[in-house]
Amino acid sequence: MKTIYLSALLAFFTVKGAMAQTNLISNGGFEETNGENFPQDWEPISTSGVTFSLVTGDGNFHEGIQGFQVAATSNSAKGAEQAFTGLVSDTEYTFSFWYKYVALPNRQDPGDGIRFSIAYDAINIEDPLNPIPSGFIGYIESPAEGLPIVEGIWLPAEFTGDTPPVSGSTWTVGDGSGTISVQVTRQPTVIFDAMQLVGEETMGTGEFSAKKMNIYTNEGNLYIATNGGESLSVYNLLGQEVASAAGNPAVTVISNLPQNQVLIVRDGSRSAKVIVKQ
Ligand SMILES: [Ca+2]
Repeated sequence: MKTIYLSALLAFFTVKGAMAQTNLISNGGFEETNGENFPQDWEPISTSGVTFSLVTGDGNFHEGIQGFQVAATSNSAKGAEQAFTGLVSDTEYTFSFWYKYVALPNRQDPGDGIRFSIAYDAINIEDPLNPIPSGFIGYIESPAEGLPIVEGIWLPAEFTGDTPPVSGSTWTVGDGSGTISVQVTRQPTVIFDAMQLVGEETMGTGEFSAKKMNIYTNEGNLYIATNGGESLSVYNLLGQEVASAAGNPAVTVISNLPQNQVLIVRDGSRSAKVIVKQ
């Protein structure tokens, strides 16, 4: 499984245009209930130390008449997941949802609170028989990635990420299937509602993303437009940090990077995929 590395862009909701967009998440509004009083089309990830409930009534949903509440009584991650299909290459996906803390987590370090991952099958078109990379489990952490932990009010969350190919990459989306998981950690009680994963086709998405961040590569070096003082990191697809730097005024140059492989550049809450070549 390869994971869409979602750059965290919490937007206090800019409503997107009126374009018709298909939500790849089924029952993202948690309005439909299965025979076990669990949201239809979702599966619990862990059932010990947690109570799942579909909640109605004032303040317990954001849209429709029902929200999905996860009340964890153990520290480990608890939540729900769903398999989806229909993911395509060259597309920028936006994952959004609303959440409300009914009870706060007992710790608020990076990784505590809410986390989610979106993983999908990917293949290397130059070597399609080679196994899919494994162990690349990216996830969005709260509050480090911009999901404020505040009790008692509904908050929006929105993240975007691109599907391959990226600039110079030979990776592409496989059969379009994937899994989304949403979990809580450290014993909070959280209600979720209005989950959406929608795609918007772009031209050369990875390049577009790198362009948006004003990143370019030349002769093995990476150049990023910076203001000064930013915290820049570069990761490989195993999630290992291969370089870090503090931003300089105007432009920051990062050298000695692994060549000819997909790297993820992070600048604060933004990220983009690049390939550095000599
Ligand atoms: Ca709902």
